This record gives sequence, C-alpha cells and structure tokens, in this order.
Amino acid sequence: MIKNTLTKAFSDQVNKELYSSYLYLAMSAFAEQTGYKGIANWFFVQAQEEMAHGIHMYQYIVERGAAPAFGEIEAPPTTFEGIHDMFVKVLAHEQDVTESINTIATLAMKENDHACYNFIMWYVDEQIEEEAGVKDILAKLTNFGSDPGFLYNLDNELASRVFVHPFPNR
Ligand code: OFO
Repeated sequence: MIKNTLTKAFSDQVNKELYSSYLYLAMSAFAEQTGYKGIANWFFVQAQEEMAHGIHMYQYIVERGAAPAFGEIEAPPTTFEGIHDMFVKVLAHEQDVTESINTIATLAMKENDHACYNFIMWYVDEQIEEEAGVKDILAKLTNFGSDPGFLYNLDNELASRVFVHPFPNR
C-alpha cells in the first residue's frame, strides 16, 4: 500500500490539477467574452486535459489501496488584463505545477516507492511539453501581440486544437 506521505502528496496534486482545470475554464470564458473563440477553445481543451490528470491521479491513489483526501478547490481569477496577461499567468502556474510534480518524484524516491516514481515520471515529461507549448505561444504574443492581424491568426491557429484523452484506456 502507498505510504501516507505519498497519499497526501498525490491528494494535494489532485486538488492542484482540478484547480488548473477550473483556472483554464475561467480563462476560456474570458477569451470567449472578449471575442477570441479560438483562444477560448485552446483553454477549454487545456481544462479537459487537467481534469483528466486529476482523475488519473485519483484513480492511482485508489488503485494503490489508499483513501484520497479531499480539500477545498480555490476559486480562480475571472478577469485578466488581456490575452498576453493570461499566458503569462499560465506559464507561472505551470512552473508551479512542475515544482510540485518534482517534489512528488523526490518523495517517491525517498520512500523507495518505485511504482509511484514510475507513475509520476509521466507527469515530469508532460510538464516539459506543457511549459514548452505555453512558452512558444507567449513568445509570439510578446513579439507580435500588438498586431491585430497576428492576434486574428493566432486565434484561428488555436481554434484547431482538439481534446485527445491522455489515458484513453482507463
Ligand atoms: Fe496537469 O498539467 Fe498543467 O497543470
């Protein structure tokens, strides 16, 4: 059975993933209201991914025979200065998530729980991808964000993102 320290760490991470989903839904709603439907779509897909992460971690705790702890999910901010500001906040948020994932990996090593370590390593890789994707969008926004034509094209580009369940067989 999974140790209490790891159950607590994974339960906290479930909460963070659900908060991430909530945050990205709030960002999707803001983008929608400001007329950026493609960007709203990107955030909506991101919210679904985060929900899938939270459920995946919840299932893992249960599979390992432990009872997850449930805490309050913080309310996300609902207003932003604009599209650039949202992506600045997304990057800071994902960097924070990366730190907590790394902390779980370190704890799993310390507790000599190879299964937990193996499980969390998927998320270590995932965070590299998430941060890289957001950095890419943010760099474009920083360089060209004041050009309405660029924003129009970015909105069209992000409209094509579709949700692909990261764990289709679970
Ligand atoms: Fe779950 O990866 Fe972002 O937060």
